[in-house]
Amino acid sequence: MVRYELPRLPYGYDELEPFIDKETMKIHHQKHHQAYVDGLNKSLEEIGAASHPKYISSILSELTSIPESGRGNINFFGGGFENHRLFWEIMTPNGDGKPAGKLEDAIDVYFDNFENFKKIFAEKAISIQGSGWCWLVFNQTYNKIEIITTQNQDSPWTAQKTPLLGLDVWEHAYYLKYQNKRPDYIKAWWNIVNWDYVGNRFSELPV
Ligand code: MN3
Repeated sequence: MVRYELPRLPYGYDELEPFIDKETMKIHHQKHHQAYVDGLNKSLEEIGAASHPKYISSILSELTSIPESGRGNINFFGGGFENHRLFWEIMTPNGDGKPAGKLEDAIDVYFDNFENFKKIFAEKAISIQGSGWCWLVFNQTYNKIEIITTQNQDSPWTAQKTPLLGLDVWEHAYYLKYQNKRPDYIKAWWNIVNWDYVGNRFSELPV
């Protein structure tokens, strides 16, 4: 594996306005995400694994293979790197607001309907104490989709779950525009979810 680099955003910093403001996007990408990139590269170097043959999501899914001395750092910076990489991809200025096809069907099966899914997802995201993420994941063990939360930068991959959709509820993701009003940020965020992209992730799962 070559050194990790900050991925390009698939849209401009101002294009998620008014739901996420330009300044937040810029700091989040250029400062926060960059810090996870740098931290991941440094953490791999420190355990002599700068050329680890596997991609970070595979490393996270078998974290116990990492020497104990470096495991915490790989978990934090590697999770931070990969969580944010996905976060940028699952947003778009041109969302049509709802899932379709196979994912829509699965949401209806496990959550009754899309409105109910959004309600449960938002409640879980709001209830995270401190910093973390709320996810729609595919549970490989039980062959089903589910909503989970993780603390800090913990990755669903580490719990053997494939992230389909993730929401960053660290304050750095919303505080400039929404201050302490996390529910308002979540409500706005639904407008910019890229359901085409999320649906494709689900369709392409090897099941
Ligand atoms: Mn973040």
